[in-house]
Amino acid sequence: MLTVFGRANSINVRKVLWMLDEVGEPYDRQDWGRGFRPTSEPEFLKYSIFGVVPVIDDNGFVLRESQSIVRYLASKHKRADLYSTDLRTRATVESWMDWASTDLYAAARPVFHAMIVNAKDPALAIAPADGVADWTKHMLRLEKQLAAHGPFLMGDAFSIADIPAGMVVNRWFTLKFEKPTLPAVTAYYDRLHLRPAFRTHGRNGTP
Ligand SMILES: N[C@@H](CCC(=O)N[C@@H](CS)C(=O)NCC(=O)O)C(=O)O
Repeated sequence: MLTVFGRANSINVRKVLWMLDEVGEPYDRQDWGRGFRPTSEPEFLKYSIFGVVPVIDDNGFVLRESQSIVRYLASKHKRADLYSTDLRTRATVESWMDWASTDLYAAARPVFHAMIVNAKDPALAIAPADGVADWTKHMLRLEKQLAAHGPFLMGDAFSIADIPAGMVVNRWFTLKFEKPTLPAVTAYYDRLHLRPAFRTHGRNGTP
């Protein structure tokens, strides 16, 4: 059986758990990472020298990087509906995944770290204004895309393009700070909420 190494409250592990549920693949999961067993332990490092979660072991095939794992699972399960086999459509899916991780997620990170990871008391934590401004800039781009070409990132249908972005959108709505109203993003969040796997691993109360 496939094993996932990583704590279930990590945004990157959650992408993989969401995908596993989408394709209906059963798995075991071990808690590794912040607050659980440290990834600096040799037992973890033999799976990934980088010491970050998630990592999967699929019957001897070890893979790290959350988005590579999501793409691997889509291909393994021949889910062309989620990850097109058409060259250009596939490249566009990948471009959304790259954007969500390198721009959107990177912009969300300083706010998350200030309000959750480094906060003495998350209930009293205040979002850093410069971090919010940068994150908002990218959320406005998402709003523009969804309003013009939604309701999903690839248009009419859900695809793996929505997994990395969907996780950051959950973080946006779950963290409490002053934010602009984004009607298309709000509708997107509600639409994703219709998916049981997103309710379990995405919109589950954890930022
Ligand atoms: N690019 C990697 C990033 C992995 C990453 O940064 N994981 C974080 C959790 S979200 C981590 O392992 N942090 C250290 C820890 O939890 O001990 C991926 O997408 O899988």
